Amino acid sequence: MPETTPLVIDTDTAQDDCIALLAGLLDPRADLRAVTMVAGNVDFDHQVRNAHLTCNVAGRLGEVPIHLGCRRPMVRPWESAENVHGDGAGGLTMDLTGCEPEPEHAVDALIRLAAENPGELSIVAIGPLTNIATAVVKDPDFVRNVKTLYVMGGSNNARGNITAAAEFNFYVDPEAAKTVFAAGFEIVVVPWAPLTLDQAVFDQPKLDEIAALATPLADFFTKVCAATLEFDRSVGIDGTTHPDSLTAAVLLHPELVTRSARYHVDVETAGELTRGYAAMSWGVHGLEPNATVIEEIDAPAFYAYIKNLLATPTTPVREMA
Ligand SMILES: [Ca+2]
Repeated sequence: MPETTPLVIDTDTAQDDCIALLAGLLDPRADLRAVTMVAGNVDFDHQVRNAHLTCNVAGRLGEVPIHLGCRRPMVRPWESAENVHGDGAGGLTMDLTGCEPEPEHAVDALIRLAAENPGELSIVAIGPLTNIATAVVKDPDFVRNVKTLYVMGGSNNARGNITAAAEFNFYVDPEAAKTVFAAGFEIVVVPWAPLTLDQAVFDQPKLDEIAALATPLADFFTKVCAATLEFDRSVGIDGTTHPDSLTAAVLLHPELVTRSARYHVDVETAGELTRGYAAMSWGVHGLEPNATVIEEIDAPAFYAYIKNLLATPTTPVREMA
């Protein structure tokens, strides 16, 4: 038996979030303790449905607790990425009767799960950082109790996606992101650019290979990625983008990381044109490093990992249409 990694995935479940959840649900190295939901990509209730759909297609519906978290950013109104993701699951639905989320709020679940085994739980944060920042504010021991916080967000001195300057997760709740980077966590960052755009895009031949697997998971992948693929192509990206599943993958398989470096990361909350910009300082500006930023991965190995994951035979618990 491989050694397992206890983790929670904090997610605004749409498109690649679903694939990250599949890694948490099906990778033998993952001990997924809970899924916590945060306002982000699409309508909150759609995100919750997408998380249930993902557990279902993995054959694990009802086995992993799903906790509902913050329904809007700390200070600002919520802004969606529905223009990118549609409903986040390619129009898939299923009967959700009895699929009740846990009564405990996501922030309390994060605090409790970290406190139960201090220094052992890792968190994969692949949405806006609202839940994580709220946990920081609520429990002074939370930062110390978390082993490592893996964050998908920002760009490393490169272009954003929702604006020229900013990546979506940090843009939506910049105050939360700023709070989290100032909190003292052990943080690993998977940035949007250049890393994701250079190394975590699956082009058409790869998408064809995945579709040819013809498993329930591969069919699910193709459907949930379809809307985003159309958007990505409209903005000049030649395939589907996988920053969230990469974030889960590098926690579970650190050997995928071939280059990383220590940075001081801070997030712009006051700029006129740069809301949510991640200022990643590379060590020459007299600032103490507070995060490890991944700069390069073994891209063929990451693709092989996802393809292998999607080849896993599963029996969905309920029919999906
Ligand atoms: Ca996400």
